[in-house]
Parts: sequence; C-alpha cells; structure tokens
Amino acid sequence: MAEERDVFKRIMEKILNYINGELVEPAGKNYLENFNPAEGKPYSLVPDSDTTDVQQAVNSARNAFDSWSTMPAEKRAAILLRIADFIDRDLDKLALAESNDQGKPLRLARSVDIPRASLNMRFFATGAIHFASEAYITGNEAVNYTLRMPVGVAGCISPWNLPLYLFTWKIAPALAAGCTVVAKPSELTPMTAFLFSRLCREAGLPNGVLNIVHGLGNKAGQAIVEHPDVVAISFTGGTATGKKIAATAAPMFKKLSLELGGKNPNMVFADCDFEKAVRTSVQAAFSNQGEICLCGSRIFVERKIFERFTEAFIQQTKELTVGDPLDDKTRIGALISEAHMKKVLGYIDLAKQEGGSILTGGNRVRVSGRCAEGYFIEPTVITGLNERCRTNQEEIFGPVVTLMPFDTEEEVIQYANSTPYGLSATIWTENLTRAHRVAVQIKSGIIWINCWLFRDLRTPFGGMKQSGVGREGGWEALRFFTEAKNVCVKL
Ligand code: TXE
Repeated sequence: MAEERDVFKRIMEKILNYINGELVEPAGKNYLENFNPAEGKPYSLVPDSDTTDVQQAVNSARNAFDSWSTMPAEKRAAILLRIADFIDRDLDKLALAESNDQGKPLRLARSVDIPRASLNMRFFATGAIHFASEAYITGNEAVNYTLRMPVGVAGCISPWNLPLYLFTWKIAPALAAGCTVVAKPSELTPMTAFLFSRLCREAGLPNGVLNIVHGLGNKAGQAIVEHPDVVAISFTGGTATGKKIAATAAPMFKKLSLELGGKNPNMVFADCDFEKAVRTSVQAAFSNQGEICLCGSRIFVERKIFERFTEAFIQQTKELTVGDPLDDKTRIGALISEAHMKKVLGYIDLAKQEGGSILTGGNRVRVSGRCAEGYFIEPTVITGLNERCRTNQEEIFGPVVTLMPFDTEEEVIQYANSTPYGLSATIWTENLTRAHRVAVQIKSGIIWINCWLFRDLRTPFGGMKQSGVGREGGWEALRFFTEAKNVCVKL
C-alpha cells in the first residue's frame, strides 16, 4: 500500500484538464494546491481554469454534438460500458485516490463510491437503449408522437463529498441521452475525475464528447453556467451556490437541475425494531463523516424510549474509530478541508451557546503519525435543543447530530417539517399504517421507512423547498437531458 501511494504521488503531481480528447494544461498555466485532508498537506496541483479553458471546452463539446447525438444509442452505450469496465478494473487505484483526495475511509471508497461510479455508467448506458418516445392516438383523427432530442451541450457541476460517485451520476445520463458535456468536479476533490478522463481516452470516447475543466467554482464553474451555448446545468452542492447558479441561468432560460443541501429528520417511534433503528441511525448520522446531503442529522425519538435509545446510540457512536482513512479499522476519516472543519467546530460551539449538552464528542481529534495535521472531528451527539434553534435549522454537513424527544405523531411531523430543507427523511416504526400516514405528510423528496440510503437508481432523487429543483435518477435524468418535441400527424 505504501509503495502504491508513493507511485501515485509521483505520477499524479499535476492534474490536467480534459478538452477535445486531450489532457491539457490550463490556458493561463495557473494551478491551485490540492490537499490531502487526512494529512493536512497539499499533494498535487489542480488547474485554476478560467473562461478561456471553458470556451475551448464548450467549442469542442459543440463540435462533437452532431455525431454523438446521432450515434445509435447501442453504440454510445457500448463506449460507456467500456468505461464502466475500466472503473471496475481500476477499483483499488481509484478508491485510494478518492480516499487521499477526500479524507473518507478507504474501505468506504472501495465498497461504495467507486462501485457506485461504475454502476452509474452501466445503469444509464443500458437505460438509454430502452429510452423510447411516447405516442398518442387522437381518436381516429391523428397520431402524436413525442421525440426526445438531446438538449445540446450540458454543464455538470459536482461537489466534493462523493466525488466520482456524483460526477458519474450526472455525466452518465447526459452522455447516454446524447448530450455532450462540459463538467467541473469540485476543486477540493479533482483527482478521480482526472483519472476518469484517462479511462475515457482508453475506452475510445470520441473527442469532445466529455470535457472536464478543473478549477474554482466562482471562476470556472461560473463561466460554465454563464456560457450561452451550455443549455442545461445539472448541479449538486450547497444551497447558497444553487441560488447563485439559478439566478445566473434563469434569465438565459437554461434547463436546471439542482440537488442542494439537507437537514434530514430521522423519526424513531417507540414501536420500532430497536436494534435496527439504533444501528442504522448511527450509520445515517456519521457515514462519510456526516458529509452526505442525505445524512439523518436531526434525530427525533419518542419519549417512551428516548433514554434507552440515547444510551445505545451513544455507546455505538463511541465505538466508531476516528483515524487514518487508510486504516481498515477507521470508520470516520478526515473532513474535507480546514475551513470546513472550523465551520463544523463552530456549529458545535453554537450548539453549546444555544443551551445544548454534548453527550459525546465535540472536539477536534489529533491522530498520530502521518495524519497528525489532518482535519478530524469526533462524532458528536447533542441534546437539550429545540427544533427551532440554528443548530437544528442549518446544514452542518459534518459528524454532528442532535437527539430530541417527542410525544405525538403530529408533533414529530411538525418538527420534521420545520426547516427550509426537504431532501430526505427516515421513519422507524413497525406500524405500517402509521409509516405510510407519516410519509404522506413529510415534506421531503425521499422518504425511507425502516432503512436509510437504500437506493434503487430508477427512483426519482431530489428535494423539495431549499433542497433543490427537479429530480435525478432513472427516466427523470434522461428526460432532463432531452427536450420533448411533439409531432402531430393528421390521419
Ligand atoms: O459547496 P459548493 P461548498 C453543502 C454543505 C457545505 C456547503 C458549502 O453544507 O458545507 O454546501 O460547500 C462549484 N458557479 N454541500 O461551498 O460551493 C464548486 O466549485 C458554478 C451540500 O464546498 O456548492 C463545486 O464544484 N459552480 C452538498 C460545486 O459547485 C460553482 C455537497 C459545489 O460546491 C459556483 C457539497 C458558481 N458560482 C456541499 N460556486 C450536497 N448537496 O450533497 C461553487 N461552484
């Protein structure tokens, strides 16, 4: 492993943009430092691209559009499937790169992030083969059929929490639908997208079909959103960034898909399967250091079992090892950056000021050895706060959760719906009638009953309120990257 790491560092010093099938330096030759968050040190350089690079990427995507969009879906699918095979072949290398770049436990990158990236490619490659037009017979007078035309050049902007997983979640449906793409991964986690661009070359993806421009959000990202020839934007990231993107894109009438933040309620009723509820709630709270938009960060527990649940939850939280992401025992790795670590610690301070009690955690962790300067925080459990305080209203996006008791179903529904977000929610009860009744009343785009993050890629994925606009997944994603054109034939 150590040897592989050294080789990795030597080879991957400079990340390059992927434009018109070539790996190229940014036009301005400017680079930003790319940090390994577990070590708190820069370990590679990422292009600081600007409008010139974005312009070149858009030109090449525009030039490639005609031949890619008219290529039979089977042929497009074959190329995307080849890329998926290469992801599987390079699982170890990609997982290591993801862990080094993001701070997540290597075992998580190996078992979830990278396998999911190849699954995304396969799912949409094969989906495109089955994607079909609708037809309507209008009495005996006419036949209408609705063509689904690829929209053109799509902009795909992805975040740092699940880098390759969310990058492929966007570009796979775009490419499968026949669009060409200008993509920008997060400047904090560019490495696996760079490795991915090499796989695209190896798989024979035609030049210009996918272009990857690395760099800052308010520079390279903003240039993609502003470009008049990029007609659809698919974005996952923070709500504040989503607002800015929407404000830029709306006057240009671009298609927009926004997957933003969450502050997800996890409702535990006394009649739940207790062991399963505790175990999964701990997972939902702290997976990926709590840096998943779907994490259940507000845990409401029926008062009858509040004490017992709290005790078991804390005990299992304390068992989570915080440490070197490359160590197999580690369950909680490093946070993405020093700034983000400080933000999360700031929220822990805020919770104390708001009257919360820290039941476990609450501090930065100093890991020994190579990770001594890494950005680690203990998994933190807080009680004693009401649902209206800032700690319970704002997205923290770290290993921090609150526990709150409730007495009635009506009360917990009101608590659950009390934030500006509406991404996901989890309900724990063995009473199926209650489960369905509560599910109907929760204002979230995704509801899990007696489970968390159980995914079927065909289902619509996205949020209500400030958690976003539109849905990803399945046909929804393929429809997003296409424009409906109805043709009416009078008989
Ligand atoms: O994300 P940004 P940030 C939440 C989480 C986190 C907060 C801020 O609460 O603390 O957002 O994180 C690009 N035009 N989530 O600031 O900035 C940027 O380069 C175009 C939730 O790091 O939203 C990156 O590629 N693009 C979340 C991507 O947007 C722009 C995942 C996301 O970064 C841009 C991540 C602009 N003006 C953070 N500004 C989730 N929903 O899963 C930035 N970007």
